[in-house]
Amino acid sequence: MTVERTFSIVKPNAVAKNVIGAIYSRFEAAGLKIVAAKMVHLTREQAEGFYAEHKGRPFFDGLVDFMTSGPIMVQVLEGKDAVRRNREIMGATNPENALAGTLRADYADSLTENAAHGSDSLESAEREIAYFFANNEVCPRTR
Ligand code: DGI
Repeated sequence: MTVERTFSIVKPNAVAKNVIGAIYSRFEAAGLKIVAAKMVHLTREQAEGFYAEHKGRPFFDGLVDFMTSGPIMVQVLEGKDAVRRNREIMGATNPENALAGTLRADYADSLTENAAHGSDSLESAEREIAYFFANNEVCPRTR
């Protein structure tokens, strides 16, 4: 297992529930290190660009409405097998299928309002990190 970086979002419904810290604690308890983080309120253009692969799908406009409905936390997580590990912590996309103890089981309100995002591959992670962070905003741990 190699050390990887993945991109993560605490989505607007989870920020509204005031569980940013609870979610960060799950990442840290799993050994994932937060090496970049900020709060942003996406414009429609930013949300449409981030989810461009879903443009034209029936749920696209609702997804953009949701992702622009309030601020989000965006972060870069670093650790062994970080892409897969973060997906495990999040649980299945549809909260009805999410295992007990996962973020989506605990904090999702619906398939659209599913509390968290995590990159699905190393290639996606690289693209998504660059979408939100300049190189000098990602801070490797020096101690
Ligand atoms: O990588 P994921 O977030 O787990 O899933 P994804 O990249 O396939 O889809 C991005 C988001 O779009 C997902 O978190 C929730 C939403 N979504 C995906 N498929 C559907 C959907 N929303 C609705 N309402 N219906 C869908 O079929």
